[in-house]
Amino acid sequence: MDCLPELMRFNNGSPVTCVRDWEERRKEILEILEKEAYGRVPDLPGDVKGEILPKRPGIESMPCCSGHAELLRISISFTAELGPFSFPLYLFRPLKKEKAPLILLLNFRGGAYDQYYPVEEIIDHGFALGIICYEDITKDDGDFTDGLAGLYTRRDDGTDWGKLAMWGFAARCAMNYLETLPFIDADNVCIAGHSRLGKAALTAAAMDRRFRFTASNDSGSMGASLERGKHGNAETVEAITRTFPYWFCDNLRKYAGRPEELPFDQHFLLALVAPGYLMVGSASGDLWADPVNEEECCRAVSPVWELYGMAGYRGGEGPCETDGNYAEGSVAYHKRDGIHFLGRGDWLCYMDFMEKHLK
Ligand code: GTR
Repeated sequence: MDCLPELMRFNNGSPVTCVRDWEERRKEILEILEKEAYGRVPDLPGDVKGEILPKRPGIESMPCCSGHAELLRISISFTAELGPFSFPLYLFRPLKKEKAPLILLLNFRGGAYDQYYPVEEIIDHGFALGIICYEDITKDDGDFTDGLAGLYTRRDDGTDWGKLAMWGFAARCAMNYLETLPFIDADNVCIAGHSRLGKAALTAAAMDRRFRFTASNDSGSMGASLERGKHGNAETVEAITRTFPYWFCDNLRKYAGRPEELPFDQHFLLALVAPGYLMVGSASGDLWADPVNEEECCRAVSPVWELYGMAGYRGGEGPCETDGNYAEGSVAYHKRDGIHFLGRGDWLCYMDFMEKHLK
């Protein structure tokens, strides 16, 4: 797409020509995204702990995945700015692997099982699966006194962090603990999320390159979809800030109806994941998320991976067809047939791609 803000130029106009330049440029980009879109994210707490909780009667105590996995319920805790905070995390670990790569999913619901993850299939592929329920962090509404949101001071200067950034932050806190577990392969962790949580996963990955993989599923507006040049009735900054103002910092609302004035576009967010491996998934029936602009965003970030000597996005000429899967580069894109959903077809794409690039 033409007219995107320049990824590969510093704010002062000089070009980014090497990895060292990029490492400086990414700081500028992060500053823009924090100030204008997602809000300022505090430093990670230094005292994150995890505690494996006793199994409760019922599903947690039953055998799972044909006996090939163990399900752990873990309490993650740390000291936030204004006091202590803790939240639950479910972890399925494959028993046949001494050290398993991990997919850490920000999810809509808590508990062990859910329609958004075919857990036995994930275990059979040799991955561990961690699940954080987003509303265990803070409710999906404009109440900034709830949960983690209430434990950080707000400045009311337009840049206070929104809820997407909080959910992403929690995943990063969890990572502090998960990377210490002897049965987790901390070099091969994927942060994943669907829809609003695909957006949240991207904010986490952009700020934390311990996640070697990122999977953004149907994340759409303010996720993997470019905000300029939306197709059809796809969601815009105007629509998303009207319905979900609390996902973002207040400054984003300045750009409602004026996407061409955004000092960034979503390729800025995706680019920050480099040199980690990025996977973007769309669904053919999810026009609200604008699949064409999700793929365009993948195209737009290629130069950053190329700076690292890696292949960028290797797509076809035109827009990806339904059931297309371009996974040759370091940025992968697929378009699954069907509706807005995180389905088995998506998981297979993500796991295949990860298997190719496991360290
Ligand atoms: C929609 C929202 C999208 C997407 C989705 C979801 O209503 O407009 O941006 O995030 O919710 O999270 O399911």
